Amino acid sequence: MPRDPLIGLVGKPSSGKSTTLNSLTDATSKVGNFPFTTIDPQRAIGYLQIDCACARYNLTDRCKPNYGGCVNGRRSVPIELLDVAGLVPGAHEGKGLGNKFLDDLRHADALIHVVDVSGTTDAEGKATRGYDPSVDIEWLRGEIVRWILGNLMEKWGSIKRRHVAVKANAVDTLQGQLSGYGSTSTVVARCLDKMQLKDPLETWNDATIEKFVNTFTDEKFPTVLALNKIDHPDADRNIAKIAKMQDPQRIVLCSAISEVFLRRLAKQKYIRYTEGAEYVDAREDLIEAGEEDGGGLKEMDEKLRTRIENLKDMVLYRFGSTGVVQVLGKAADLLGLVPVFPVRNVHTFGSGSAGASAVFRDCVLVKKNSTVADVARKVMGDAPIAYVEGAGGTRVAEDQVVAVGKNDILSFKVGR
Ligand SMILES: Nc1nc2c(ncn2[C@@H]2O[C@H](COP(=O)(O)OP(=O)(O)O)[C@@H](O)[C@H]2O)c(=O)[nH]1
Ligand SMILES: [Mg+2]
Repeated sequence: MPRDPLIGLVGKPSSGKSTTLNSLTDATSKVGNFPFTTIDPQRAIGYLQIDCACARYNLTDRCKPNYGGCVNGRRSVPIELLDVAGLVPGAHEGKGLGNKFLDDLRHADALIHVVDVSGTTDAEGKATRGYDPSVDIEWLRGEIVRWILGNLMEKWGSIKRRHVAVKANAVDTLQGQLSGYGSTSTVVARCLDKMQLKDPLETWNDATIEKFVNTFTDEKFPTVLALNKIDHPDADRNIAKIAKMQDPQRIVLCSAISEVFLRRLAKQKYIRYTEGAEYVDAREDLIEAGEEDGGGLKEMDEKLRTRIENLKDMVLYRFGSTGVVQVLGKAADLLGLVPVFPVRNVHTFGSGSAGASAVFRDCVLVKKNSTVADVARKVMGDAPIAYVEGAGGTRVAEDQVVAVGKNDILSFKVGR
């Protein structure tokens, strides 16, 4: 059965991985129990914000997700996150918790590299001032490449001999070595395609193998650069430097600590704040806006009020939000995740008996280019599917690809 997508947080010690994880998982909106059975301490459920299908049919008031939440058509869908700690330069040689870290990484579909853009921690995570965080981006990727390369080179002689002896094709031989990283033949084929490589595998030299591993790393582990600690005054010049060196499509600016702080104050009823929003409302703001009881919020003391004002000036007004919700959204974009809504009834979008008027109770995230059959296996397991219907009752073939707005509302009819 296709696995649920898993997003790994990587970065040197003290870059803010745990804070980012907390900021993404500690949702204030009402959320249901998550659909996962065992979660170890490093794993957590974050909430990916997507456009819900309920908005398309003007049914936002009846949208009642089984898991996560939906507010005015903005739906929070649970997604699994993994805090991959202990990565330092030299990790591929077992430095720090290097090997353990790299083993955890195998299961990730995409990575969020949390970069301390304030320059107040060195490569090992120790406190300093004026460190250049742009180098972290290079060495971290380099550690992953050297780890995979090392494992491959160790056996290259015998891999090559076997490849020639059984007259294998390059995709099969390489996939045999890379399946442990969660690779598939499609990923390997795409790498070879990208490299436009015509030479037979047995003639590859070290440079070719290294080039292949670089391509493979980028394919298998698409990475968002979360430039964290933008609330720090030294952040600006480091952001400017990194923005010139890296693909802007992969960069998100964030302040994880600000998001944690705002969510905590919202929980304690000092402010009204929606996760990832640009605005924060205090009691007096709501009274001014006509809510007589100030939204039931508590009065803040002078100290707290000043902190909130600073946070607004340094983060919210300058950058538009704390950025953490966008970090997860960008990771989902890189993976091309598609939200699919399985329903019982393709006319009412209900789920049958329970809560008859509630719509779109379920939502699953699948990778881009998934077919209706892939979704069926994920949702229904091995149950025999007689036929599949889309919104309005049209029949949908199992080999159809699902995408946003296309075959993304499905009803699976069981039977022979
Ligand atoms: N100024 C600032 N500090 C942060 C931010 N995020 C995390 N930190 C601080 O950085 C330190 C390390 O954070 P932590 O999440 O434990 O890092 P980890 O080792 O990567 O998990 C802690 O003191 C955090 O409070 C941020 O957005 N801004
Ligand atoms: Mg940590």
